[in-house]
Amino acid sequence: MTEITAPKSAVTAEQFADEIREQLKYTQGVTVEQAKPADVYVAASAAVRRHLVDSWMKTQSDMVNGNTKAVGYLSAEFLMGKQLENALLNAGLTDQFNKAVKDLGFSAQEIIDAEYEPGLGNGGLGRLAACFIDSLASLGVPAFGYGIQYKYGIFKQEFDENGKQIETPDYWLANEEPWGHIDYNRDQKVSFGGEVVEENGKKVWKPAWSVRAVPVDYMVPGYASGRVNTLRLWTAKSYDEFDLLTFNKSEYLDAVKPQVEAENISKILYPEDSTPQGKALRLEQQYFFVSASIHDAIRVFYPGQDKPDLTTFADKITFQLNDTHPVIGIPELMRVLMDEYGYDWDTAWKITNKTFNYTCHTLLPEALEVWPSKLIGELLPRHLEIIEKINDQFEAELKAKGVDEATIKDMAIYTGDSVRMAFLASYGGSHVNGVAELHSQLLKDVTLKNFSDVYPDKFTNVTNGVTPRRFIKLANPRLSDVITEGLGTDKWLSDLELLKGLIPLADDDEFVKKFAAVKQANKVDFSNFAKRKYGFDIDPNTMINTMVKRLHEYKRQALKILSVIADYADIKSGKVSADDIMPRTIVFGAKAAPGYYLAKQTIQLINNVARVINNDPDVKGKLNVYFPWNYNIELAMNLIPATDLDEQISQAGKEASGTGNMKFALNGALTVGTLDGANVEIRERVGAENFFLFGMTEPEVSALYAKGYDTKGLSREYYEKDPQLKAAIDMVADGTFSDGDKDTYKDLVNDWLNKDYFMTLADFRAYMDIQAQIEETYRDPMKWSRMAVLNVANSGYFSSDRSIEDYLERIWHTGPLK
Ligand code: H53
Repeated sequence: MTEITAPKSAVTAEQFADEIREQLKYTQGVTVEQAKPADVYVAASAAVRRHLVDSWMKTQSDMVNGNTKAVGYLSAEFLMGKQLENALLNAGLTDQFNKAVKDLGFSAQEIIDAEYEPGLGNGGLGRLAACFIDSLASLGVPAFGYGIQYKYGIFKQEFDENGKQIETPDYWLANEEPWGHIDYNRDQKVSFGGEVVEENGKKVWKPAWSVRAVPVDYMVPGYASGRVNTLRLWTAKSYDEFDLLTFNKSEYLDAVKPQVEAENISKILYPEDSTPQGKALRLEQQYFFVSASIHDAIRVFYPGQDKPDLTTFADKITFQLNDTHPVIGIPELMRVLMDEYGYDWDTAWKITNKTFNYTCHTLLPEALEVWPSKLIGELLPRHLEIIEKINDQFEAELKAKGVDEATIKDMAIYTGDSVRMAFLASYGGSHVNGVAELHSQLLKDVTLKNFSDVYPDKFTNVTNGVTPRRFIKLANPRLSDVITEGLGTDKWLSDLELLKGLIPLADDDEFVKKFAAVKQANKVDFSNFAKRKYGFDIDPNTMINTMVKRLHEYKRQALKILSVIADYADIKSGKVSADDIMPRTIVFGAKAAPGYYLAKQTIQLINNVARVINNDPDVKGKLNVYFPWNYNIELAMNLIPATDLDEQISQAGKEASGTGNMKFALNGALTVGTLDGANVEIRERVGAENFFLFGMTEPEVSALYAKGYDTKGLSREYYEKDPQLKAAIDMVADGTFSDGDKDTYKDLVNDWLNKDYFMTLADFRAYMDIQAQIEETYRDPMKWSRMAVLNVANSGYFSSDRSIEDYLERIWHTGPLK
C-alpha cells in the first residue's frame, strides 16, 4: 500500500470545469467554443487563484495577529518559472484540471504551454530566491518575497547565422498575466535627489523627485502546508501622468518625459550576472524596491498606527539581504526610524542591526558592489550622510577593539570616493552567510577575512537547496512515481531526506532497471521536445551530457568545448576510430551578459563547433553538440530529467555554490566536477565512488596563481606539452570553426595562451582523463544506473526546505505560524 499525502482539493473536475467556463464568460467574454488555449490558461489560472485566496488571507491575518516573526526576503531577482502547474500541484487541483480541460476540448499540455515564462532573474541567485519562497510557504513560515516587477525580464537569446548571440527584449507582459494582482491602494512613495537641510537642529531631506511604487502581489502557495505567502513585486509609476500644457503645444515627447523617467525604474532587469554595473539606474532600482518594502512592512505590521512602537520591528520581521543589491536598505531603515519616526541614532542602530542579515553569493571580489559616493550623494544625499556616520561609528568600534590602523583602512565602508556595500552589510546586519561550506569558509578566510576576524560570531554557512516540488515532481513525474513506489509513500516531497530509503534499492536489479527505464523515457521525451522547439534531431540512445548555466569564464564552458574539439581532432586525424568512441550528445545552455566579450565569443565557438561536427559524416551519430537558445526554466525542467552526465567544472574556489548541480543529482544524473562550491558536499553525500572528480583544488589553484600562472603566461607551457590540447586549440585558431577565417576566435585563443585566468588549460589533462573513466563506466549500464540511484538517494539534503530550516535556526530565529 502506498501512502499518499499530496494535497487534494475537494473540488471535482466537473466543478472546476464550471469555474473555468464562468471565468471565460464573465471575465474574459469568450465562450468555450471561441476560447483559445491562451484564454483557457488565463481562466484556469484565475480559477486556481480563487481557490488559494482564503488560505492567503488567513496566512496574512495569522501573521499580523500572531507573534511569529516573519521573513522578508529582499531580492532584486525572483526567477519563478511558469506558475500554473506549480499552483495546481500545491492547491491539490492537478487531476481536476487535467480532466476539466480535456472535457472542455483541450489538452492539459497545450494549456500549460500557453503560459509565458516570466524571466525576472538572471541565474542561480534569482532561482534560489524562488526556491526559498516556495519552501518558506511549504514550511508554513510567514514570509514576504520583496522585489521588482520588471517590465522586461532577462533578454531573449537568439543566435544569428554566424552563431553569435543576439539579445532581444523579453516583453513578458505583452499578454494577460493572471497571477500578479496590482494593488493601487497599497502604494508607497519613493523619493530621490535634492538636498539635506537643517531645520530646528534636525536634518531634513528635501528630495527633488518621487515615484510611486505600486505593489503587484503574487500568491506563493505552500505544498501541503495550507499556507499561502506573498511575493510582492514593485512597479514604478509616475505621479505626473503627463503635462497637458506641453502636450497641447504638440510637444508630445516632452509631455510624457516625467512619466517615462519614473517608469524607467522598473523597466528592465540588468542582465549582468555576478558582476556589478555602476549605473545610476541600477542604484535607483535598488533603493526603489527596498524603500517601498521597508515602508510596506511597517504598514503591514503596525496597521493604522501613526506612532507605532518600532522598537519591536525586529520582532515582527527579519530582512534577508540577497547579495549586495538590497543593502541600501540599511541606511534607509536608519533614516526612516530617525527622520520619519523620531528615534535617536543608537535606538535606530539597534533596531536596524537586529533586523538585517546578509547572504553573500560570490567569491569574486570584483562582484561585490561598490558605489561611487558621488552617485549616492546625488541620488540619496541623506543616505550618504548616514553611511558616513555608520563608518565613523564602525571605525571607533574597531579602534576600541584594538584593530590596527591599516586594517581599519582596509575595512572602510566609506572610503571617501566610494561605498562598499558588502562591508556595509557585514557591519550593519546581525549575520553574514555564504551559500556552501567551502564558500563560507573562503568568505571567512579571504573575501571578508577582516570582518570574520573581528566578528567571528556573525559568520555562518547555509548551503543552498532546490525545491523538490518543481524540480522533481513537476519536472520528472516518472521518477517521482518510481520514488513513491520504492518508498511506499509520497511524503518525500515534503521531507526529502526520506530519499535515503532508496539506498537499499540500488542493489535491487528490478528497481534499478525501472529507474533506468525512466531515464530512457525522459530522453525520448526530451528528444521530442528539442525537435518541436528547436528542430534538433537528438538521438535518445546516446549519452546525454549537459552543461547549463550562465556563460562565464570561471564556469569554464571553454574547457568542455575544448575537450569536444580534442575528441573530434583525434577522429579526424585518424588517431581514434569513430567506431570506438561512445556515442554522446552534448547539450549546452547559457546566456552571456551582452557586454561580456569573451563569453560571447565562447558562445559563437560552441555554435560553430556544433555546426561543423554535426554535419561531418566522419563523426555522425557519435559526437553531437546542441545549443538550444534561450536557456530558461522550462528548458531546464525538460533537460535535467533527461541528462546522464552533468558538467560542474568551474575553477575550484570560484563557484559560490551552484544549484544546477543539486537538480541534476536529484534527477539521477552523474556529475563530473571539480571540488568547488556545493560539489564538495554533493560528493561527500553521494559518495566519492559515485562522482567523477577531477582537477585542481582551491589551494592548488592559489599556489598556481602564486607562481604567476596568469601574469607570466604559464598556460602556454600546458599547450606546448600536451599534443591533444595543442591540436584542439590549433583547430580553433586555424579557422576550422570559422569557414577558414583565422581571426574569428583570435581573442579567445590569445587569452588561453597568454592569460587563461581561470586555468582551463591547466585542468585540461585531468579533464580528458576523467572523461575516459566516464566512458568506461557508461558502457556498463547497470553500474551507471546504480550510481545514479545512489545520487538520488543521498541528495535529499539539497532540498531548499533544509536550507530554510538552517536559516530559521542559525539566522532568523523564527518558525512556522502557530
Ligand atoms: O548565486 C547562486 C550560487 C552561484 C552564484 C549565484 C550568483 C548569481 O546568480 C548572481 C550574483 C551572485 O553574486 C551570485 O554564482 O554559485 O549557487 C545562489 O547562491
